[in-house]
Amino acid sequence: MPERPYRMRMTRREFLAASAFVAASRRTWAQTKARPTPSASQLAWQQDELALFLHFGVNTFTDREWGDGREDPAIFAPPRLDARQWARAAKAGGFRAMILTAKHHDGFCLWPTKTTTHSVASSPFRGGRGDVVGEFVQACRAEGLKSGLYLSPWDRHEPRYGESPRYNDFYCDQLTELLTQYGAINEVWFDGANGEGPNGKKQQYDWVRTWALVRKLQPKAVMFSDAGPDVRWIGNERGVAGETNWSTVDPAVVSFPGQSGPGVAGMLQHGDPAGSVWRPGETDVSIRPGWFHHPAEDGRVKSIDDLVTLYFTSVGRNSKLLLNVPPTRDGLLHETDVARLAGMHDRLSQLFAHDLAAGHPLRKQTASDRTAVWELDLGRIAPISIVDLRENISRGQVVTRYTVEGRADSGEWQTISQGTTIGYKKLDRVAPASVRHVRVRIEGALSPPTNLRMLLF
Ligand code: FUL
Repeated sequence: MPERPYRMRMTRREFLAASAFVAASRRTWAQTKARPTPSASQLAWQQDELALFLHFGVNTFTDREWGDGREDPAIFAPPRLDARQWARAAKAGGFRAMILTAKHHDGFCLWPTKTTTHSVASSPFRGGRGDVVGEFVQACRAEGLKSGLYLSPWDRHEPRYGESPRYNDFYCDQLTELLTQYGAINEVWFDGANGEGPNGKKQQYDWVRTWALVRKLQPKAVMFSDAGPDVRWIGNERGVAGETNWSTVDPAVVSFPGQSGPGVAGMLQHGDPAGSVWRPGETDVSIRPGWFHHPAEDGRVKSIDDLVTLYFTSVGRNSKLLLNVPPTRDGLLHETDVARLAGMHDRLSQLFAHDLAAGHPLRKQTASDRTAVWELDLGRIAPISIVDLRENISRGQVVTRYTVEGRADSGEWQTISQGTTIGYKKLDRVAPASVRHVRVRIEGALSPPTNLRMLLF
């Protein structure tokens, strides 16, 4: 006869203790299991680091930032439009993707849509047979860049705007055209600005339907908005991600684009270590004061130093930089902006040319469940001015606090840099330090901090 089940021979107390243990380990397992990780598209999006934003449309010709929807399509007439020039400038700047405003708040469509006559088809551009979206996507492909499209939900031209179900149909029809006629699109950008329509009515969007449509038509595209669902707005247009920046968020706090209220700004800037979804932050900022090109701002293009700083406050804080460089009325990027992009690339290439830590492995000194100390020996005293820390985010983000210390051959450890989150990449520009030994102390983590890299420049 087989023995009676083992469990039956336990005392009641043992049984309760064992059950509590099993329940606790299930909880721990569930928590570990439940920690969000990026999808393949989110991971690739982050690794691209730099995307170029292109604001172009009737505002370029009226010299405004927000059109009111009453612009005559006849004003849209860029004589020298060359999307390859945009793409080459992006590539020369080290950018890996471009995103174009297929439609801004004025409702003017840069592709010959069947949904409205308010488009390039009613303009003199290429004799009314032009398609800026088509030329843009082709140029991206030709230069090996990913392409993304911005389709403003807010439409100040369309009479159906504010008649909620009818406008939602119209908007989904526009998205369908954009996502079926141009091959693979890598990012779809939903702006949060949401004013009234030409009829004075406010629109109730159907985000569930809209997001499901994008998923169906372009399953590999990431969707951007305040509320993602794939990547979130970082919460300002200054190019500054939170010093503490989690790629996880609580989706209940920001559930639709343009939402305001308690906790929204903090969730966008910083994310939430306890967040249940992976939704990394995208940092959008313009190279000029405005988003559209204005000749009067040709002398106010951000300097190379400014652009390098933006790289540190976005990519260097676990975010992605979406830098806006607007085409001029000619249909070309301005030569100043093009030169700044190339200058930014040169400067970043110089800064990150030589990883002093290459070939000097980080060795674990101590580790516990939530802390760790790693150390490396550079083999000689070397000057360090940038600390570059990286978690392997394909397994999630866990570090909550760290300190980097250095010392020469012997002597006291000196603090070089300190911070909170790391994520994909954390870059600290530090006062130049001449050190041979460098150690990184993970002082807090959500789960065992095992996947860390440190590069030193
Ligand atoms: C904002 C818009 O209102 C601006 O015009 C611009 O497109 C910026 C990227 O987003 O919400």
